[in-house]
Amino acid sequence: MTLTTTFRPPIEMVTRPGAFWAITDEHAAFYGENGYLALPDALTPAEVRSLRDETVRICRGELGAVAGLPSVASGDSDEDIIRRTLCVHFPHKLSQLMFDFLAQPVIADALTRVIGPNVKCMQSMLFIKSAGKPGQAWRQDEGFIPTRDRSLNAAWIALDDATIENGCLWVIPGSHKHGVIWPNREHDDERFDCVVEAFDFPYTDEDAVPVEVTAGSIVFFNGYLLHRSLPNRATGGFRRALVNHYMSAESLLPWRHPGDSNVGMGSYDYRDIVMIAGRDPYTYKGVQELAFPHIRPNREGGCRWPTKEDDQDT
Ligand SMILES: O=C(O)CCC(=O)C(=O)O
Repeated sequence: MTLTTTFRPPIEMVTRPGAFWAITDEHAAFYGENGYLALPDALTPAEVRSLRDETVRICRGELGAVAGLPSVASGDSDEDIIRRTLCVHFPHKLSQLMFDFLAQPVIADALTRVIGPNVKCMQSMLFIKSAGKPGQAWRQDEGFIPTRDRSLNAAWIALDDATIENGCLWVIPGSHKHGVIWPNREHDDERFDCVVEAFDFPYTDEDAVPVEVTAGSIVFFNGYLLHRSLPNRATGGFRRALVNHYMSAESLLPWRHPGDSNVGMGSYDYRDIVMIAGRDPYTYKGVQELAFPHIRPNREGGCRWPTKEDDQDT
């Protein structure tokens, strides 16, 4: 079950009220140079609480099916329930609240500064990462979600204070500037989940800096930036973050090309998108329901990605 179409806004033109966190020339210059930018207090404490509460509803299965979601027993506390899941992909397809946050004013303002006036979103991920859960190995997001104009950018919304101890984001400042997608390989490093790791890039772990932020901060980062996170080594609690991915609306999106399609990669355009600012030059193509909410496997629970057939209406 997906609810997406019931709350998708008109795709032709999207306008949002002005941001209360104006992006300055200094911010834009820092972003260009380093490939990331952390904005503290971008969300109010009440907004953070509402997103945490929504996380519980998603993990209880109350907002619709999530493929691979662990089952819920009566008597399970909210913490018991969310602790079992490392990350839910595409929560905006379940939650009106998370859908609305795709175009939160600070996000729309920052992205129109770095991407251009026309911006679309194709992915959201809700990391819960309770104590003991693994991190994510070195990666570049454009290695997974290829744009045609290098316009991929992430907005990483902290729902807890993210610290070195609980597994904050680490980035290699300036690593986006090469414009190169470095090779990926399988790994069996227990510190990380099952997704491949980037390697053979001209940096070492010593070049990385931790991005420790308080709950309610937003970290923006470029799709070519090398980043990773380490396991949550705290004795309890969570390191929750809602992470959305965006790109220019002008670029086609050759992501998840169906192998049997007659459409070549050069003209393939993944159309499960949400406009968050400006105009969509491809409105005539319409939008499609292609992605479905699912959990991300973590090493402890095996490495198989759930399929739609694993949907559970708990
Ligand atoms: O939040 C994390 O730990 C990693 C997030 C990430 O890798 C991403 O957003 O691409």
